[in-house]
Amino acid sequence: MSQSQKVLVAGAGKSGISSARLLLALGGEVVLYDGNATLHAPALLENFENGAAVSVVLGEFRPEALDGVMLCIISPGISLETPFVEQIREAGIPIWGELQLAYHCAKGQLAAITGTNGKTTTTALVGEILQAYYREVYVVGNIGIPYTDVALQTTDQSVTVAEVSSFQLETMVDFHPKASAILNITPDHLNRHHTMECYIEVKESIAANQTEDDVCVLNYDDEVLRAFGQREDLRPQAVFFSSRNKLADGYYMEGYEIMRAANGRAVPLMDVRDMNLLGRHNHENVMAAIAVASAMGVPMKTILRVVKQFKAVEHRIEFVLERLGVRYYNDSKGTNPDAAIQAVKAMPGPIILIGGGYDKGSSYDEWIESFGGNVKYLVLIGQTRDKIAECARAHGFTDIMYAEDMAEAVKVCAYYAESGDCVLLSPACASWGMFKDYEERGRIFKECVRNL
Ligand code: UMA
Repeated sequence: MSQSQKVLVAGAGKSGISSARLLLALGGEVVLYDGNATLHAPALLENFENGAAVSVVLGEFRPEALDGVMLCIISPGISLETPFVEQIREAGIPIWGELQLAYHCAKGQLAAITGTNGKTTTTALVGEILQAYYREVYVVGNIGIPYTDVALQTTDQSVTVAEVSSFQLETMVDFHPKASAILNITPDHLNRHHTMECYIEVKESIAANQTEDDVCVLNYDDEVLRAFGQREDLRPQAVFFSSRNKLADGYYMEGYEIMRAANGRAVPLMDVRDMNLLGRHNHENVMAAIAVASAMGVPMKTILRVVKQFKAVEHRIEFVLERLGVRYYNDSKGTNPDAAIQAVKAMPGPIILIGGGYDKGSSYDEWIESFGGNVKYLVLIGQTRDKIAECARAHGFTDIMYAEDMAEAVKVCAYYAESGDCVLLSPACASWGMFKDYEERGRIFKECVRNL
């Protein structure tokens, strides 16, 4: 990157600001664009040093803004189908994602974790394991810390683990992790990827540039991923994990024991009752994390020591408090039906459930079916309330209430809950529209619970 190189950064959220800073540090010139015309340009410029080579374009995007632009760095939240992207393509300007830019500039070794659910927990766990063994470790990506924030600090000795979303995978060019993992693939973000085939293809592209020297960790119990791992043209070595099947090679569960098998010979690694994470989905996350950390060169003894100490991440089936015998849980990270099903299954008592939010085009049938007599009331908020209520009634579930905001939802739950019940926020939907992100939604829920 040199002074003469002008880069358009699309999206002025976390990823965009961080990309712009990186580009400026490399000596580039930045045009920072955001489709939201109500943003305040001077406030955005406060993210940069006085006199930095940044100009801000808000609202409608005019082709003149592309004069001299040689590259566009796009934020994950911007769909590649927007008219804005069409303009960039027509002008023949290459489009890279924020993560691709970071990868291009970063040094050291990289592990990358994707999957519909469990990727934040698995990434955080891999990060803690790596930190226990290596000196320079970075945990980045969809987990909330843009990779571009740290890319220029990395050295040849750095070891980085990135949580990678399907949005971020869509705009990779030569992204090449040493170890990758695809934890599971269930319907999500179909409003953006349209079909499951497209969504699967995007997820599997995490391994597209890997070679025979690399490892791709896959869930054997997921039919699509099993087939992917068995494909003859898959270049990295596939390492499977399974919570339901005994494997001749890979990681699997035997009773409470996590086993590691090679050529049909298995050794026990650890008892899952010795760790703090609950539920089958977490056993799967742990096996995946063990496989990734092992592929990144961490000795098994260190890996198992960290796994046993690891605590659940915030907003993922997080226990908040107990009040009048009612236990409150924050699962704001349950942003799709599959994740929300796991939370319903993990509850230790009858449930008063808060659901609903932004419509990602999901189908809610399986989620409602998973209630199985354990959900006493469903309190709905957000854009999807009518759609969910209609689906619930079609499945014979009629104990439904509407709330206008989180404070009202929590009050309604507290009113109906009896000692022994669990109040669970696990919305099965994204937070957008009512909240900035799932973290804000979870924080507000916890605040409302504490204020009861
Ligand atoms: N924008 C436009 N045009 C559009 C859409 C958005 O200009 O068509 C603008 C918005 O006005 C906004 C900016 O783009 O100002 C937002 O950019 P962004 O949505 O990419 O958000 P960031 O703040 O950069 O956060 C992103 C990820 N967000 C998304 O993928 C939607 C964060 O993941 C991630 O933590 C962060 O980068 C750091 O890497 C969040 C997420 O919800 C947690 N991810 C989805 C998920 O987990 O399901 C994929």
